[in-house]
Amino acid sequence: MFKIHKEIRRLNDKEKKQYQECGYVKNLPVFSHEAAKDLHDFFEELSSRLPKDIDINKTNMWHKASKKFYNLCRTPEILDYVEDILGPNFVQWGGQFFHKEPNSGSIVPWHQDAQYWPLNPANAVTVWLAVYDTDIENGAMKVVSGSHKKGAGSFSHHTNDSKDYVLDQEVSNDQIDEKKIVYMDLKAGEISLHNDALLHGSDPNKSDRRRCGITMRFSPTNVKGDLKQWPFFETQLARGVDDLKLNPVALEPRGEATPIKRFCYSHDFEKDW
Ligand SMILES: O=C(O)CCC(=O)C(=O)O
Repeated sequence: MFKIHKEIRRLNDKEKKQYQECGYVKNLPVFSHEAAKDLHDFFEELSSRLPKDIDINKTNMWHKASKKFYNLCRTPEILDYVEDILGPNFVQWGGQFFHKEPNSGSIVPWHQDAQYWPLNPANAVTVWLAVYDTDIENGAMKVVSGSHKKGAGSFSHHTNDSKDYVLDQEVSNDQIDEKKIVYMDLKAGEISLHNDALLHGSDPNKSDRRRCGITMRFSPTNVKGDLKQWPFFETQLARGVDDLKLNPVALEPRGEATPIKRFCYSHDFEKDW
């Protein structure tokens, strides 16, 4: 879709081990430096379709709505990295933006993704694709290295409805081992991968630069979503085969629709394709 980085590769053994031990890998090259402008245009085009009063951080399911977003998530070089973690057969079930305008107070509190996701077994990899260069100053994602080893559900979350919070489930600071905090500084076009039990969050953007990541959520085909808790859970095969067929299947978008809330069925977008 966009120009691929000339140093594209697969995960090496050290990175696979690091993912197991630390719960993340960062600075994986995907798109070339020249593709940064294409990524910016992509973000600007999709975000400009939203009504003025809708915060893009409160929307989700872009992979079910937009063919362009879906195609980005099918970049073979991204799926290769995911396959190196999850094995040959996996589905996508989430796709969204985490955006912070320059000098904006928006915060993602410390959390484990598995807190939000009723998946059995809990097993998901997030791809976080940097649309703009991201670093500590503009609110890069931060993680607590190795925290995933305690497992999903092992940190207590409380609800915090602060208006600057992008997500409302928070792990209090006294549960954070500050010595283990690592910032996911990335160049535009690079990705990080993180485990669904890893503690992570992000601080306000204190720079005059934009910060935006595109997240893509993938799980192996043996993971089943609890539809009682999460009726909107639908999967799209991303690689391999789905012999188990445990989950409803989302349509592949045939055109461009725009989600204006967090949860939708793929059928909700059909009329706009
Ligand atoms: O981009 C961020 O600041 C947070 C992203 C996040 O929470 C996630 O990908 O699960």
